[in-house]
Amino acid sequence: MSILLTNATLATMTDCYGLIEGGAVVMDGESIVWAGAMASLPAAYGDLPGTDLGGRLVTPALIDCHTHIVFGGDRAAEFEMRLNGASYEEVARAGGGILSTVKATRAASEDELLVSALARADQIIAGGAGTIEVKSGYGLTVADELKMLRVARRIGQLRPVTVLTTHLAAHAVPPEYKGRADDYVSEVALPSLHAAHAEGLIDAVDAFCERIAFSVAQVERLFVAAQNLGLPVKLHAEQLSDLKGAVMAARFGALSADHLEYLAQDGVDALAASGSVAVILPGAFYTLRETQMPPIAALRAAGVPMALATDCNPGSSPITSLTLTMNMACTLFRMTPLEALQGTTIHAARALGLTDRGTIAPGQRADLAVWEARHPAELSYRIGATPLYQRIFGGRLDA
Ligand code: DI6
Ligand code: FE
Repeated sequence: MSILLTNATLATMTDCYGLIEGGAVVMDGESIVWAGAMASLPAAYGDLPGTDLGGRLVTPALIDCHTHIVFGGDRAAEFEMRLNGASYEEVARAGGGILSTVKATRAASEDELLVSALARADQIIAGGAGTIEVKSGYGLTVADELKMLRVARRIGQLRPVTVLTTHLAAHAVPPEYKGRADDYVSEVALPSLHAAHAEGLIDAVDAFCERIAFSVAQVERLFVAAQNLGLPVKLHAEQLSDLKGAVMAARFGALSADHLEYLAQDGVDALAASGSVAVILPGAFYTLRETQMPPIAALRAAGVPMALATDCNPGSSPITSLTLTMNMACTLFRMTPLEALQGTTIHAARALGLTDRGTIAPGQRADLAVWEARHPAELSYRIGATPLYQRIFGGRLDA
């Protein structure tokens, strides 16, 4: 079934914005077969059933390449605690933070987790996303990590969206392993990695490399195991301090290193050399009222592709809007609107190891977002708006 979209302002993202005024897109099944100016539309496509988009902006569907949308409970109380002066590290050390979400996640059934995760996925989708990465990391037992990953997979079966799942058992050391992070890696993180892989539940492996979480050496043990299973790796690196996690991740050819507020020049150079993507997460920076900015200018100068994601999670980034994330990246970090849109399309695809999406070009998946906008800078410029007009997923116009 072929469909023709006409009278569109295309931001193909193939070369910078790749703007085409008066553009058309031909979709066949789940794929794009042609995109360009209406004036050069091949005659063979002229008679297809068409939709006139009235000059509206069309971009690739957005890609949220870093989320933690499966979790139990919420952390509004912790939000209030921080407003009364406690730091993120103090909250974590007092048994709050990630661990309170772990408790609620363990107590929840798969179906309960699914209901709340679907609500968050629906918000991200309603903001124009066609692909969402979802991490485990709030179960921290073999069974509970598997439970989270199964819920994540079900989101992709129940909604018109591609879900990629990431194993993040090395997210926090649970209370029963306090002071025994190495034992946790041996007894939970590694066994859950093997079990989840055997069940086909993992697309990538991630870890939180930080003083309050796992050391570089501990993460390396996991990455070696991932490598042996043929799974790509990514890393929460340099969010709160410079442990040189990104340098290590680059040695493993990581798809991405994420957060990076404390990344130094050696980390920038390592990412540039390995071709890893720098995933910038302004929602967490904003929520934690961080002051240390990720080294955007250095990453730009080194040619490291930068992606943007919500990092949607109950503690440090309770945000489900990719366009607000783009606005924050521009306003807080001085990224340009072009970099912001590349960050949620072509570079986000790369951060997930996907080559079949992120641009509008023949052979790419027909995942598109039609916006109530005329120029792509509007997507970053507006604050808190959801200017989506229509979403197209796998060639299906499902509004
Ligand atoms: N870094 C973060 O910002 C989140 N996880 C991570 O590794 C925080 C997750 C949480 O606080 O629940
Ligand atoms: Fe995260």
